[in-house]
Amino acid sequence: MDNANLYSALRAAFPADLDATAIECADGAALSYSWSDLERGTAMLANLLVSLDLPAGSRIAAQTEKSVEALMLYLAVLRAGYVYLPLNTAYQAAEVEYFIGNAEPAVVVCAGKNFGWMSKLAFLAEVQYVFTLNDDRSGTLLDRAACQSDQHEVAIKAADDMAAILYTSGTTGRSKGAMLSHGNLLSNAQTLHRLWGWQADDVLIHALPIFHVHGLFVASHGALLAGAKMIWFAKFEPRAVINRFADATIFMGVPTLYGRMLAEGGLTPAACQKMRLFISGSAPLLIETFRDWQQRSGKTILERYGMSETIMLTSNPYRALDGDRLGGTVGLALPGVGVRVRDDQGQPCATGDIGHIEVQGPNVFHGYWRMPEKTREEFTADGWFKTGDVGRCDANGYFTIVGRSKDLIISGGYNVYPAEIEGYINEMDGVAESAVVGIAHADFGEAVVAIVIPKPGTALDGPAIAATLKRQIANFKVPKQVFIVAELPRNTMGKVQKNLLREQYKGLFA
Ligand code: MLC
Ligand code: AMP
Repeated sequence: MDNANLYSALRAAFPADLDATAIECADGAALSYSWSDLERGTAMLANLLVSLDLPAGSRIAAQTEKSVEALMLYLAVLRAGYVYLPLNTAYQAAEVEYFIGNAEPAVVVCAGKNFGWMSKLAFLAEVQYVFTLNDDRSGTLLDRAACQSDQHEVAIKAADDMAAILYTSGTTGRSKGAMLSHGNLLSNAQTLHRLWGWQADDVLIHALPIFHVHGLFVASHGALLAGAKMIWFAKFEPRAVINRFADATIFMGVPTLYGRMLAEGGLTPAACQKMRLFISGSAPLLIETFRDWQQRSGKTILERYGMSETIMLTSNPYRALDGDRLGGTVGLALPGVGVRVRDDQGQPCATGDIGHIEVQGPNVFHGYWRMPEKTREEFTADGWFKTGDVGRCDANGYFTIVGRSKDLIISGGYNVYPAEIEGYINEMDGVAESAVVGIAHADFGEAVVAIVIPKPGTALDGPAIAATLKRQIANFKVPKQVFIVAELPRNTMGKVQKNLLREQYKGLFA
């Protein structure tokens, strides 16, 4: 029987020379990891997991700073046949408590500095093991793995077996865990491998976090499946990244990263001469950024579109013979992936008409973890996943996203769900009601802004509300501004008109 374990496919792509460099760390100590280091390190970590005798399908949750060892942990979880659950490092205890309670992981791996609160949460949720992993190669996870054999036979998996759960917030209610299988991940990685012309001599600058689709799957899988080297930035630094373009061929980033590099002086055609591909996604790339980049670097950004539930769905062409890369569009449906636009009644939209974007294909997830009802709601009767994005498709098959039917803010590539923030604000003393909206922001694309109504006779302080939120939730979700007003605009049904609020505050960050 063929093994559909994603790690098997990645391992098969490693170069013959296992002593060659697989990952070079760009920041801090001059560290590099060979392909053999990856193979042996992931084997030891996988053996550690196997030694714990966990039930099949166990979830391994990780909230760790970006490091090569953290990537190895992900690969080890695949290899051992368990399910990886990455968590944004910005999440605080109240947020993590929900994920752990919902996913019921058997193992939690956290940064040493968070062990106190994390182990308490884990104990209450009956998690069996809590290990630490720091970004300086210390922690109990590596201590324990060091005693394990560096030989490990990759666990046999079927294509439909779960490989990862990515939590994605709901428009109403709590976050949902999108279940992605080995088959989802591998088919998407193989498609992008062919489409974007990955080669063994490519060098990827990896400067994204590794707890989301973009950095963990699209970027890492791309390089690993090509047997290509990565230059690894634990944190994005625009000038330092530009300085490494001379040694690299591919870069992937959210629009904020491109905007920040454009603000640097060193971005020139000469600096980018060796680069063959700049890819942007996770949030809309402004046409100005697209054009400025073309002018300053001499290269045309390839914009693509994806999401946690579907990995990548569309991409602008890589090869000129497949078409132009059109700024402002997210390109064509990926080969083997169906993407369509439907109206409010579920009927096909005419070419160029705006409607709901739906998707079907081997990339589409297997449902939300323990939420069959929610899963059913998000699929059409004929089995297409409703992305919640609104857009159109032109006569040449290029998709353009024009908005979202889901109440979602994308700030610097991170998703923020207004309902969640409103929930926290509404619980505060003296608050009658609140509305959270995304306002155009030069750096983050959109920034979170809260408009709050006090209870009669109560005085509220905007900065104090923001400060309270900062102690409760991930920093990127905290409103950049909080306004206290007497009332919110409403329609005749009494519903808050967020479009009017967005209009009213649109120049705030100009
Ligand atoms: C940081 N801050 C943000 C923010 N990131 N505020 C709003 N939105 C963000 N995204 C704030 C912090 O709260 C903090 O504020 C201050 O900025 C400094 O924090 P930092 O951590 O030092 O920031 P920085 O390192 O500059 O991070 C910015 C960033 C980061 C753009 C590099 O946000 C980032 O890596 N974004 C990429 C996200 C990503 O990978 N998305 C992919 C999703 S996958 P204060 O006030 O506390 O000081 C997906 C599917 C797909 O969407 O299609 O790919
Ligand atoms: P996430 O759930 O974090 O994976 O975020 C997915 C969402 O990001 C999508 O549903 C889109 O709204 C948005 N997104 C991803 N890529 C793009 C893009 N290139 N342009 C506009 N929006 C995008």
